[in-house]
Amino acid sequence: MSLKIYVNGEFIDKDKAVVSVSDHGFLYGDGTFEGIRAYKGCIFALREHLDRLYESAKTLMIDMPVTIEEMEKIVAETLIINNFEDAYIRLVVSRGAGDLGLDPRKCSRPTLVVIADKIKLYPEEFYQKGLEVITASVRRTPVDSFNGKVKSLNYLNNILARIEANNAGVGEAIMLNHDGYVAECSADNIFLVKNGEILTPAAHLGLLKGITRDSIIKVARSMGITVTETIFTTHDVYNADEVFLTGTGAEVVAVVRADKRIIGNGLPGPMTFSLRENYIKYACSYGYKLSEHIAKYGKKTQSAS
Ligand code: PXG
Repeated sequence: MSLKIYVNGEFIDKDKAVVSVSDHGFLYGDGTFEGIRAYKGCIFALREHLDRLYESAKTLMIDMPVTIEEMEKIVAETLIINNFEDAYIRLVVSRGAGDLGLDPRKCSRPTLVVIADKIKLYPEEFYQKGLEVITASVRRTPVDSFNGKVKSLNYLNNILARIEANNAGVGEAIMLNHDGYVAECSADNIFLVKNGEILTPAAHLGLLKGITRDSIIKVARSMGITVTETIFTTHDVYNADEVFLTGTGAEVVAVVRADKRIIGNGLPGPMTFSLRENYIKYACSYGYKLSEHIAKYGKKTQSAS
């Protein structure tokens, strides 16, 4: 059966699901998106992801075509119609079709797309051996130019950093902010473990406030671990006891080498391991439950807007 994609109020077969070449998402990267996971029929932290999406849209002055409650239902129905319990969900809201000028007033209505697909898991080796990273020469955009809290369709500075990682043959790239402090990675947030405590760059440094990041902070604190949102440099990364990255796709993954410096003993550390275990438990239980959605609204899916 062909994958069904939600496009502006309708579920459409994947090969027929298209958006206009005049869409300003395509012409200018004018829009916002979310990447969300579902584990065993539970859409992890759906409300948090939607809050971030609606906040991004507000800053971009994109009028969301549906309410946040309607959006929850649309995401759930996209999973149900495709029979997915474990999935990766990509939600995209763009400015919509307009003329060739960049003036958003020429775009009549935003485009809303929800894609759910089977999650491509990283190989087990990725978690067993950990990752090597480099520091990218490309910096995170200063917050007075564009705030990294907006998860915009314009990812070129992160993509340039990822190209540097690819060219170096490593898995991720650390991105510094304009003052030279560690901000995050190209598609993951970063954490250090030092003397039994956890440090992560503070949100005002210009990073994306990851949902996994915020969840890991909660999970770590519930385990009695001190977590501080602070500022640090690559020196602190090289000399940490453990370093790990968090993100929707990777979940929690250890970093074992950074700019050719071996971190700790060069293996994923015990804190990273137990945080990962506890995070997975949390992610499988915290969120929007498809079983509750079906009990409330039935399994029949309609065009949801
Ligand atoms: N920083 C940046 C710049 C990101 O793009 C994160 C941190 C982690 O945020 P979450 O909310 O996922 O914990 C991201 C995540 C994926 C994927 O498949 C993730 C992102 C973009 C595209 C794909 O993991 N951004």
